Amino acid sequence: MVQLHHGWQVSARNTPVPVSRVPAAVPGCVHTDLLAAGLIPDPFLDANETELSWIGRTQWTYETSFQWSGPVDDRIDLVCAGLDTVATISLNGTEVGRTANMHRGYRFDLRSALTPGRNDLRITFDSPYEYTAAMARQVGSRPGAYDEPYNLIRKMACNFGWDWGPTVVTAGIWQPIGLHSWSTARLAQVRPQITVDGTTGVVDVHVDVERASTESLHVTVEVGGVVGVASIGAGSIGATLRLSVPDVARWWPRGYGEQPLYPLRVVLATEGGRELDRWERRVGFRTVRVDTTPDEHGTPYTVVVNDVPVFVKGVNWIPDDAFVTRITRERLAERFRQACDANINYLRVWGGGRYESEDFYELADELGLMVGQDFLFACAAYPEEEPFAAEVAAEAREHVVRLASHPSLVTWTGNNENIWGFADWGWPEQLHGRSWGAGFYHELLPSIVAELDPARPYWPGSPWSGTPDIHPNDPAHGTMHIWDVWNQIDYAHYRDYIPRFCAEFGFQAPPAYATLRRALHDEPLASDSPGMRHHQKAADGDLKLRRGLDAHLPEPRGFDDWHNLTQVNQARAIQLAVEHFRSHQPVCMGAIVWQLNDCWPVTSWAAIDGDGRRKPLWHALRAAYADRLLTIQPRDGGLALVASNDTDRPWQTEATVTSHDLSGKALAAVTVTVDVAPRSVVVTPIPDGVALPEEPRSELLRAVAGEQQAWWFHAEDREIDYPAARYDVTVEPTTGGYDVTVTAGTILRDLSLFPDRLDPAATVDQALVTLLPGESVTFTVHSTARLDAAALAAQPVLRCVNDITA
Ligand code: BMA
Repeated sequence: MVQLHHGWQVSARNTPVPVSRVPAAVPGCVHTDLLAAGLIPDPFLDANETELSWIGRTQWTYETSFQWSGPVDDRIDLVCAGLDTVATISLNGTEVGRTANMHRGYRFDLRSALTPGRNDLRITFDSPYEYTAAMARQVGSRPGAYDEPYNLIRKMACNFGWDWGPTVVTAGIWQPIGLHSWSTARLAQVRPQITVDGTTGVVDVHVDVERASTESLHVTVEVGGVVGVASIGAGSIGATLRLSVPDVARWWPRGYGEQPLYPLRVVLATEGGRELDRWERRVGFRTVRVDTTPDEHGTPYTVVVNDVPVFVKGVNWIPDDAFVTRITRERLAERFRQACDANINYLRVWGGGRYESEDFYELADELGLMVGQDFLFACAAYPEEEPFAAEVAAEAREHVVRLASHPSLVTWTGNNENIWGFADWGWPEQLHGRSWGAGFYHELLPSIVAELDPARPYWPGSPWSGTPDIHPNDPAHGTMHIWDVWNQIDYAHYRDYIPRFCAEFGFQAPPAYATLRRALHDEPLASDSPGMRHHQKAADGDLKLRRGLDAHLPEPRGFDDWHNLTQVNQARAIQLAVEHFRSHQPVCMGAIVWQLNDCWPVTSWAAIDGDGRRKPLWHALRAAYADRLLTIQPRDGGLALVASNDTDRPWQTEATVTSHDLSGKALAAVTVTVDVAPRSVVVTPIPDGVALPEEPRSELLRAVAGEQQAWWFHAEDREIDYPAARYDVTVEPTTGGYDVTVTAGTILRDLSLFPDRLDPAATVDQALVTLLPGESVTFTVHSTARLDAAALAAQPVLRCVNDITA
């Protein structure tokens, strides 16, 4: 394959800024081309997004030329791994193809259009809005969560904007493109199916070839030192081989074992042994199923890998940049490292984004991160008429085959919230009997998975209860999403639910200060300044942030207080939910936080913001998802100490629960022996003498077991009689930055350090530390800048909740 990534130029007619033969990146997209050429301002800054909506309503032409010296092979194809989206491809003025699905790859036979010497290749992208308008006329419009037509085109849904993302309707050659010159035959499709039986790895490889001649062919498959050979006779276009690989080591999710990967090689050759094509991947041996056998609590949804039930400590994943072509493997590796450092073991690839990349899945394979991939349908009714039925079938077949070799991929899910939407969001009244996608989720997609990837579980929706007879979001059955907490009620209500598997729940906060300062030029920056409002996309988002704050925390005095307290509140909400869910293992067997990452600088549910900075929520997740978790939970009218052991070793320890007043004085204590078997939870009631306060506003509990600790406050912070925070700080320069040691003079609640306020590149190792008087903590700050020690030791860099009491 010869890549055609050079010499591209993009042009358009009648645009607000003239765009004629502007250098274009391939792979890439028009927004980033115009940005690189200095023709548009950065859509991620301030409110620039709003003046750039014409880009999505314009027809774009990409052109390049290449030399061709004349035929040497039987065939020469143009291979497009991805075109975004409504494309007409022509060579030397002759149309060679049309496409209208960003999620598919295409191959065009160029023989009739090629000429020796210079060849002019042109790809014209029509406005997606013109296409969706035509589709609305053809098949009728359909209801959705947003007033954009993303359900009438096979294009990444969040490209049209979302409640955390900008509307940047892209066009361009978003995946590699090249010329493939070949003779005799090529590998059209390789579909490995990998299972393991005891210690024997079983690899079934289905090979399909495309032919330019009728010669007999030879296919060789090699894995783990075992070689299989098959011949493909003159009249045949495929072969199936089964290889048994003895003594394989199994692939495990992280936290359960290693991730051994085995190269799998497929070579196509002529009878005489001349190599024609080859395909290589690394595979892993494991089994996976989802246990949904009804029990006394309802219908579980338990991911079982190698016959071991796994508690899913997950996060939802969205495209890491609204311009997906900017996402490098290095950037994914960094994001995955952040996920692993937060003790996450599962990424759910949400259905409004993309079928994730090879880089994504290779990194997940290596790290032992389990992945659940949604098919690409989100928050809308989707037409099942043509051309959609054929497009959906084709894209599903392509990606099921492409991803089947990855051990990290553990489940396919039919859609995001569409079955729920049909049940609860008034769609039937708007549809008047028109199709809405049910046939995709209940028939087409499961049949494709059963045919092409039968060893991998499929679930029709997120959420889905397992049967049409039960509401799709029933906590007792299958998967559920909890959204009334963020949208309507206080986060303590997470405790009203004991979901079998919670696939979405989230709470918002603004991004890091340095991220805001890079993206917004508001002066002064305020929670309601213009840029802040533009970078808040959720319906009534700021009101919901405020409602959440008012229920728990003191009144902010200004932006800096608001920024810290909303971030604290987000972290606490999600930590409460995760600890509650874990305390109900094994009735609950999974939590997937909405959301790990962002695609631009925005106030959102993310733990890591659009510039890659970790919010306090990230630190709270690391604590709540720790292998050994100690937490205090309300149980049966009192309080209980809950110890969760997500390791393969027993956890035996003495735990002491002490009641303190706000000066740190111990009022009562109890010590219990905690003996937690591997992968399980022990709930120990705390005797009322310790658990029940005399004065809720001035007492608290702390439990300590070795390195683990847990806190319980009997009242909300805004009601607690906190002393004004007093502390001593020492700042020590180190080789990589500074050690900042804070010694508490009073109780310090949720103490954090934000060195990004002084140096945007600075990071810190921990956050949200609560100290009693006399205790201390050292924050390790990484920074190559010279930071002002006094600034490191004071607001707004060093913050705690009780630094704003009167
Ligand atoms: C659910 C998700 C997303 C959305 C999130 C926050 O609906 O599936 O579509 O961004 O909630 O509202």
